[in-house]
Amino acid sequence: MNQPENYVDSIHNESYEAQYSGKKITNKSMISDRGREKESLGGYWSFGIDQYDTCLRAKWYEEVYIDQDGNYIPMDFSFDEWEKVLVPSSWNTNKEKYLLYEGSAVYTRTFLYLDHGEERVFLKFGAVNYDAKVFLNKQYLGQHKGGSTPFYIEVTEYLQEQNRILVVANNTRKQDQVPCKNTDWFNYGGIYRDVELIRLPATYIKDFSIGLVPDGSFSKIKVELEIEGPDQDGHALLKIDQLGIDQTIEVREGKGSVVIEAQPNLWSPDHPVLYKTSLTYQDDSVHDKIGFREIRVDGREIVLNGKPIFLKGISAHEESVKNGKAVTDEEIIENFKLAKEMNCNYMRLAHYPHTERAAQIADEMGILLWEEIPVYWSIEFHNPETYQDAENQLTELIRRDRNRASVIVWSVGNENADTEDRVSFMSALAMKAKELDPTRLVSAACMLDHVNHIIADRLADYLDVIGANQYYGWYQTEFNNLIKLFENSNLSKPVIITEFGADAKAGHRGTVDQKGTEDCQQDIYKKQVAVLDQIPYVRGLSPWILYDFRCPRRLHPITQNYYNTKGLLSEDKSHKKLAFYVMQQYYQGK
Ligand code: GCB
Repeated sequence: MNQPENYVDSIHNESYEAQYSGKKITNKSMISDRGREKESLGGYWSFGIDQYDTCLRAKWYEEVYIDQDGNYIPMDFSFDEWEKVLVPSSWNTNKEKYLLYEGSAVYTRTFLYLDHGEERVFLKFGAVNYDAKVFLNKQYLGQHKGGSTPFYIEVTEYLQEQNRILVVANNTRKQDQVPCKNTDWFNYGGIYRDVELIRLPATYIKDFSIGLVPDGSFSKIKVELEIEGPDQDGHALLKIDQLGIDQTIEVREGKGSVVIEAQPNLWSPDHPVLYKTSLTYQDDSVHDKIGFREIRVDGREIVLNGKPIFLKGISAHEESVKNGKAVTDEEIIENFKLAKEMNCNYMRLAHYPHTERAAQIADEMGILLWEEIPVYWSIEFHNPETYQDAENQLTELIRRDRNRASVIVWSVGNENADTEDRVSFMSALAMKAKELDPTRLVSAACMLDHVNHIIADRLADYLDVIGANQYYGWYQTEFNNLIKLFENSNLSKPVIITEFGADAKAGHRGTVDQKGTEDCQQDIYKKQVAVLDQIPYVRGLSPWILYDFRCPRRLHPITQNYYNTKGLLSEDKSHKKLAFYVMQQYYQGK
């Protein structure tokens, strides 16, 4: 159809998004990057809240300031004069007025790139919530969806000496996304993990996985690698000096794999032994610190390094009062220390992939981890595009963290109603996780049948471990039905009670019957552990949750005030609630 003469694309084109949706950035462009030299593009970027998406509509990234007649065009933006914000950070914690903002925001900065003779250059984004459209030197590089996983873009042909990078980050909640509109956590926005440049030779190591062969012998290390670039045939070299490993690996058509006999000291929460490891192919090397351990299920037991283990855990969101989702190493270490103080050996990182630093630090500190993708509540299970998004997030997570000894479980979701569409969607994810990583356990936090009080979920057939969320004594107000639940459930697999808990405003005291008091929360915890301790197939717990977290759904002015107060600690972690000590004592004796 011909446009009328007075049609103005930037204001009349309501299909403007279509031009950006063809170029997707997915797990396909990921590269193995642990231990590589990277240049951070973090620091102060120019920032503009762009509620009506005018940058994308009017193509500000093209930086056209003068028209065909040589006249200056009136401008609706000024990159140089915009306010500066720190990347990475959540915009919500930067200024009070941005706290509740959801929508598009434009980030841009200039940077100098000096060619050091490298042949290929990649941009890495640790995470941008949720939709990121990236531009470099006026060129559109593509769109990434998914708010918690890293993405990589090759920029070799776009780089100049002087560069402008521009990112439109949009955290609008949408029903077809993963997660969808409704969640029980706060929707932070922005580029909240680092942005980095990675310089590589023409042929480079794209993917590298290493771990014990889970055959019970603890004596075979399997290595797989993928090479990208023109020289796809040759030899890679794996070195682990402390194990005397100096192994050549044949690479054919870009792929190599080998099983090496070795006797590593096994990694466990008590002995988090890591081995310095390097892999070299021609001019490219990656370096990592690797722990070797075996995790499997045997009947109704979870078995770590050949011995049954009880997962003494706690759930945690990725959040801090000061930094929102842009948590620092110090804050992650503080969380693990608090968990250890509670005598935990395990943590559930809910409900989306936390920063890759979490698993790296857990490897060092000796904490087992459950990692999860945000297939949460009412996902569009019938929608194939939503499935692709979920599968892509799962793949990005597994490829990012599969060399971390601490990670023992991949979770494909949380509390989804048991429909046909959901079973096929989530079973496909469970099978995908197994295909990508046959060495770990696959699970999901299932919603139970609270009408008949039974642990029954059709997805369980596809899981190694059944995650069970239950709130007897709280949402399920009759506590004694918890006993019925276990009487009615006859399970042949191990169960992790992935959640139980109760609200308690820090410092708010009263009777055990008064909802929202520490006393009521403590009472529910005492009753819960007394019952759970009797159930042989309950092989782990991750009560909800380590500390209070921001939550738009929680409007009770006395006990919540926009926080989910089921934490065992206050939101700033300064106050331990009574229930913290219940778990500390229970785990001590376990
Ligand atoms: C749940 C959800 C979790 C919520 C929690 C609650 O079952 O999995 O995300 O925050 O309950 O507090 O209601």
